[in-house]
Amino acid sequence: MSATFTISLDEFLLRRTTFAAQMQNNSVAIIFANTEVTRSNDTEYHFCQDKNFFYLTGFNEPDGILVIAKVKGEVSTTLFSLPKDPHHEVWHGRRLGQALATESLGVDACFSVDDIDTHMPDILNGMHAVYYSFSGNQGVAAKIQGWLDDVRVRARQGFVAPTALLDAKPIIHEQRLIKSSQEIAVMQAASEISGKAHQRAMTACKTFQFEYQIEAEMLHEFAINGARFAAYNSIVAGGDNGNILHYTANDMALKQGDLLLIDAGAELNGYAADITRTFPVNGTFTDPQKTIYNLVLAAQQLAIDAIKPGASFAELNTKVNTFLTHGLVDLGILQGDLQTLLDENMVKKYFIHGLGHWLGLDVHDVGDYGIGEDGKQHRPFEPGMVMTIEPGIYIPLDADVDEKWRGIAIRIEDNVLVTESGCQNLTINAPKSVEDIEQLMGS
Ligand SMILES: [Mn+2]
Repeated sequence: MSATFTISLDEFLLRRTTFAAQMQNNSVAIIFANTEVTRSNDTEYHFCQDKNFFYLTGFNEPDGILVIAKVKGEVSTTLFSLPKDPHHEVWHGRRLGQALATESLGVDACFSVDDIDTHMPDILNGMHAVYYSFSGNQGVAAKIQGWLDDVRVRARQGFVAPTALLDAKPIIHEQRLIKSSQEIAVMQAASEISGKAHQRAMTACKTFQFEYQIEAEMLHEFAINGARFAAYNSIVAGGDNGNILHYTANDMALKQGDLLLIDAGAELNGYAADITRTFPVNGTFTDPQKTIYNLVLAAQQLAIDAIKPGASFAELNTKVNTFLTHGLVDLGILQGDLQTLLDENMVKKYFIHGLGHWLGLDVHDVGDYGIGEDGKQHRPFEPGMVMTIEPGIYIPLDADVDEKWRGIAIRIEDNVLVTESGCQNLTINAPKSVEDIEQLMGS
């Protein structure tokens, strides 16, 4: 399935052109790939590429460095990548090498990353500014400074070093926020695979007893559909475990009468899906579970119905928080003066996280939520943005409410694309109405 859902070379070229158009004249951008991370002794975690590097190259090997130079308005791209190494490749896998990189990745030149220090003084000479991704990675900053030093020591040979360091991330992040039609196709596929995995989890509850067994069923469904890995560590949380927001231990037995909260999504060709479903282990909601469930579901629908160009997370938040406050007051879970509860946003006692987030190459994808000079204006939605909408209600076992509500944890999360006229829910194949869930689970 995954083979057809890829990003074309033309689109990677367009991304680099679009990025370069935002660069100052006479500047160089240096974008680093990720490096492999040791899991234990001589084994590594499965490699995950730096998403900004991947966005601009589609290149999935570790330790590469992309250089985009803009000189007198002319843009050139140079990739530094791992050299071919027959011995290493026999043990660890094939490398693209340099000879094939120009054609397959569309860069103007490719050299071994082992030789980058000899190229950098010439690349940086006479440039005004250097862009790179500001982050906590001290290794990257030290490398940049080292290369700048290499230019400075050549001053008497006429070399001129850049004097400005600029963050590349805001430019790339703005690009990544608006998805192309090719990206949407990949994300739609990732969403559908993930939805199928949630269906499988619901039916698997008849057969299996432990949270990790349900997790295994989902990973199986991801992989056989072409998405070999989860986009993030799956949360498979039975009963009160759902009240732990990032519960990933997944090692407890499921209990009849409990709910099972599953937050899991596949990664397909670098792109994440992020779905949460909550359903009864035995296939039938109890009345209190159904009451809270339908409240959360209605809140989610209210938010999704409001998504269109020009709307904002702030607007959705107000709608959802108001709706849930009224609902919880009606049930006696929130008590006190309604207006005071609304003014003080007391719903956050039970709806303890945000309503949603951008989704893309990262599960919590990049892109500012606030805009304007102070970054405090609400960002209006635009066609091509993809976000999650995931309201939840969490009532811990020790909550000061009627006993029948205690231990209920419900989150419902879909992936939604903003379109020209409104929005499109990418994850509708994961059942979410009480009727659809109970029917699928055979109760
Ligand atoms: Mn999410």
